[in-house]
Amino acid sequence: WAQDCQVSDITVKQDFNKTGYQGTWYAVAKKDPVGLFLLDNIVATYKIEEDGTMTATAQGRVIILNNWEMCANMFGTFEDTEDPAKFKMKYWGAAAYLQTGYDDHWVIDTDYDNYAIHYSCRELDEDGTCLDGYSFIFSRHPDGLRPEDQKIVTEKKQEICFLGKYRRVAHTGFC
Ligand code: ODT
Repeated sequence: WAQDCQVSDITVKQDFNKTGYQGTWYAVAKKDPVGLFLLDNIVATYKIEEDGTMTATAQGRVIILNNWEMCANMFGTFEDTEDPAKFKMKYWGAAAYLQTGYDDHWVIDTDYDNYAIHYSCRELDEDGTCLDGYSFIFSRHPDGLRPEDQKIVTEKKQEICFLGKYRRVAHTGFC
């Protein structure tokens, strides 16, 4: 069989629980979008505000203005949609020369305590597949995924049609 890779067919975490998703996640792998931004040492911290909206901060090593290496401090606010695991993320940087944007932010799967698979398609192709997208594999553990979580993560990478497109995200202490 062949996968048709329709973005509209991608399934996300059922009954996603924002509260359980809060706290710190370490990126262990990333599928880059066109014009990648965050390189490595990527850590995201999610929070639920008193009014129930989800916000997050993220750090990561970036290279700006073709050769300046720095640690980017990023902020995001999340708009709910009719699906509890699908958000719109408005994001900006602590400094004006960092990226700003408005991306889809889907939680494909998570067990809340160990692993999470994030997905964002920025541009749909005419045939309904994703022309430009990115994805993070997150772990609660700075040293990576537990062996028992790797099988499910591999399956989900395939379901979102990004299998083989990820690179490892190093944590060297730069940020
Ligand atoms: O690095 C790239 O190439 C694209 C990603 C740019 C988005 C960075 C904005 C982060 C804003 C703060 C939100 C934190 C939540 C992070 C979860 C997943 C990554 C967007």
